[in-house]
Amino acid sequence: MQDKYKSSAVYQIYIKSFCDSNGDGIGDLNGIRSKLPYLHSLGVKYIWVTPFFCSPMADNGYDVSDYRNVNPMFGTMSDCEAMIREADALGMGFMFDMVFNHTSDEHEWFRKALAGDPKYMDYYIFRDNPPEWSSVFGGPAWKFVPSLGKYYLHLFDPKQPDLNWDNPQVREELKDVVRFWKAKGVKGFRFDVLNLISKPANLDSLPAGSGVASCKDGPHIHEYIQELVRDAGIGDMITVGEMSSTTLEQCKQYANPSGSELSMCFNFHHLKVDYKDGGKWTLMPPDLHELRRIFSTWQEGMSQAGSWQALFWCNHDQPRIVSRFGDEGEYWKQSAKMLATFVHLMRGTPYIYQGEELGMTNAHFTDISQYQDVESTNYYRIMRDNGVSEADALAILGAKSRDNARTPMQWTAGHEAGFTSGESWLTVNPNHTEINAESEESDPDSILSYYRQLVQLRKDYPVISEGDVRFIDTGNDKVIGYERRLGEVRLVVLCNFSGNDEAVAGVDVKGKVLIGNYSGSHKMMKPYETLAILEG
Ligand code: TEU
Ligand code: CA
Repeated sequence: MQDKYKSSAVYQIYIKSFCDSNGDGIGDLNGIRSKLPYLHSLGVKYIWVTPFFCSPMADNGYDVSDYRNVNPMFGTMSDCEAMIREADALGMGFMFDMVFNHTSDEHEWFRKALAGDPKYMDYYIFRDNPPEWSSVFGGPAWKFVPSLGKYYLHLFDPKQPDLNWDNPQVREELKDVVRFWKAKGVKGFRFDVLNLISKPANLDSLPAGSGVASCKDGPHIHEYIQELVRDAGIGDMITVGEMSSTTLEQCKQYANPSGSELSMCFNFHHLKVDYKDGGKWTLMPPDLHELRRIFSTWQEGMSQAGSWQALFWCNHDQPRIVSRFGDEGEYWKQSAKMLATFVHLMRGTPYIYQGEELGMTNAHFTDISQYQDVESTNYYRIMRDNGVSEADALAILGAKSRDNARTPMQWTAGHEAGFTSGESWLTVNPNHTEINAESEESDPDSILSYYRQLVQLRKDYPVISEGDVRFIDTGNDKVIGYERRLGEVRLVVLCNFSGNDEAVAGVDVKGKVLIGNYSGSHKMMKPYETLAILEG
């Protein structure tokens, strides 16, 4: 079964920003249906859609109030069923996003808990004297409920109370949700912040600190994942767990080759190499040495364990990669292609986040009123309260806000980038006049055409889908290289992460160029050049 996703790519849709079918300015299920031919032409086999279930949308759907119904703002259950069917007919399958660490505070379970029903209070984590933990979106991770005289845990927003997985009834409820969507014909699942579900046993006596750091990879985590996968019968489906601040050793087990847990994991170490002293709300150029170290450790470590990896730069929580580790200016196209090559030819399953395949950039908002994301607006306030100037706070949001990834998909150069006939819920990036799917569609040299080639290469060359991986010495910190091997076949991939010409030393390779973004040589690499050479 694993082979199904080793040679496949996954496309991620952030539904609210992908395509609006009815002019209300909000992307929806029928919008996705209308773009299935586009996704098919990109060659992806799986489509992960972010949550579209009933939700008060405090965190854009990551706060679910009913796991089994469609939020009317996104369409109906029959739209959803039609979407699954139509994808199936094109040979593509959906992965739905299961947000199981927490529910919305408007979920009926939490309402009953707040009303003092002991059964449902035990679905969540209530304490009299909880430890001083901080939440991901700023402020404390515990909220006091006066009527109960207790605090409840919310690792994220107060509107996202954490579930108590130590309660077997909670685990049964969630397995039922998975069974429900499996029966609708989805082909896989993404599990939101899955490694936070098993809370520490001695919770009350733990020291102050980050809530997430205190709860990651908890005491029963592997047991709970195995139970979920086994009882919901999803061991042979494609599954990916989002893992917060985890370790290589844990991920070898989460994605172990026996299939008892998940197909693969998202981990984020490579997306913290531009965090100054580990802090997100800072500005720093990427540390390329660290980037290479992280990729080589994880790629080689996971490969040796036979565990599979999710490969990605972008998602709905991350700034756009071309703005982040590439160049939005003169080398926009070259750097977008280089960054794509770097992850697509590695060992694992590559994920393409909507618009990445067009080289979409950060939002470039100039005013705080343009931001909608709860984390961004909270941290703006926190930064300002801590004496950061307005200009500096806006510059940091400009580089780090999650809204950078959430501006509408740029389909055309026209009205609202072709995303909606009405007015978009989030400001469209003005650069849609240059960067859009329509203009890239017919251009063989476009970023879109290049992504299509990369997706196809993974299907055509077993060395890419199956080969071993080893990072190589290029004699130059700016150029990261790795080789893949399968039998006699060797593929060497070189990526120049700098905007200058860079010399490469000690890489001995002769063969045909499989893909690249210049017609250059591997001894002297042009700005953001990439080259994949096949030997044997
Ligand atoms: O994200 C979890 C997570 O830990 C981070 O990606 C976090 O959102 C980010 O670092 C903040 O900058 C998942 C979802 O992908 C995210 O959209 C949700 O907000 C979050 O869980 C809560 O459900
Ligand atoms: Ca709509």
